[in-house]
Amino acid sequence: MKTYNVAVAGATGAVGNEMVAILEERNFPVKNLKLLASSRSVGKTISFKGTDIKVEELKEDSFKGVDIGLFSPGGAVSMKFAPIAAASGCVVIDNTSAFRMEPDIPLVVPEVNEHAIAGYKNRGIISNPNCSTIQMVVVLKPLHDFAKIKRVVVSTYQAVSGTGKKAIYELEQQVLAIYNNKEIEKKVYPHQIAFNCLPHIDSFLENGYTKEEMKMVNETRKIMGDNSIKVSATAVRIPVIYGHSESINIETEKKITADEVRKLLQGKPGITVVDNPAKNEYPMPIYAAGKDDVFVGRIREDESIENGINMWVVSDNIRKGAALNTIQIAELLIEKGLI
Ligand code: L14
Repeated sequence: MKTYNVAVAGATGAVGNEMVAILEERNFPVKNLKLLASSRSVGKTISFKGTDIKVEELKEDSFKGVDIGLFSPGGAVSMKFAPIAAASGCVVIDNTSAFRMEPDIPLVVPEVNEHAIAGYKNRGIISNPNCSTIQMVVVLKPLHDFAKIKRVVVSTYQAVSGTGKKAIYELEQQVLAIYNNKEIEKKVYPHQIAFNCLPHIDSFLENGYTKEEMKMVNETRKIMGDNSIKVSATAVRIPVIYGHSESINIETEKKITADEVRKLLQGKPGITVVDNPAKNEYPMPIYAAGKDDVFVGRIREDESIENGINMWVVSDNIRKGAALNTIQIAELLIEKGLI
């Protein structure tokens, strides 16, 4: 079997750590694994298949001889280094928002638009979509194919791990401080996140929406390949560590019943339906964390409109929302003989 030289850029972050773990877990055909991060992390080691690999500094010449670059550093770092890596012949799969909306860069969720992957040849870069968008489109696609979605109204309940390890620490420290009657510290979020929720993810735009909300609007259309789909999003941060939840309302062209939705979704790759209200069974972040699938439940008809469905969708934002989707893209490149 052919093996590949793989580099993980941003290896010491929450997503980078998960990428290394998933490469091992899925037995990805790695010849050599290079772990790259900023100079601050040099000297750290990360274990891969029983060996401690040293973290090296991400530099311009880091990608010589590398076949696949899995990127999850900050957006500005990707902006600079992804084209450098691509120019040295490495295929970059980038997790940041830097290139997602560039028309000649594919934005891929394997369950939804695997055909788009061929466009990696344009610039040697493939973008991994935003975490909230990924779990939503995995569920929307089969419904769109069946009943054509006209409009989506979504509210998210997003875990702090999306912001990185520093935000997980901030939530934990605030909980401890509150229980110990101490002052809380706020470094990552503008307000207390413990026992609170913030209707604010990423920065605010002129139109009053946040960047995170507009990612859900624009990326959904690009991935689904249909600019007619209207999306209205509210993105909210909640004090959960792993797993984003979403309340999704869709309006379709064709009538679709709750039972039809369950049948369409059950058994589709990457989807698990958990929908048994009689037994209090529905998706929750504590069960989705550490799993690969997107979980869907609370499926019901929207009685306020002619053709509408409401549902509740939960997935691990660091896995399907980031690291896993990235590695699935790399697996697809191999499977299709593109690298
Ligand atoms: O990939 O949760 O666009 O703070 C940016 C903000 C991912 C999550 C992206 C967060 C994100 C994130």
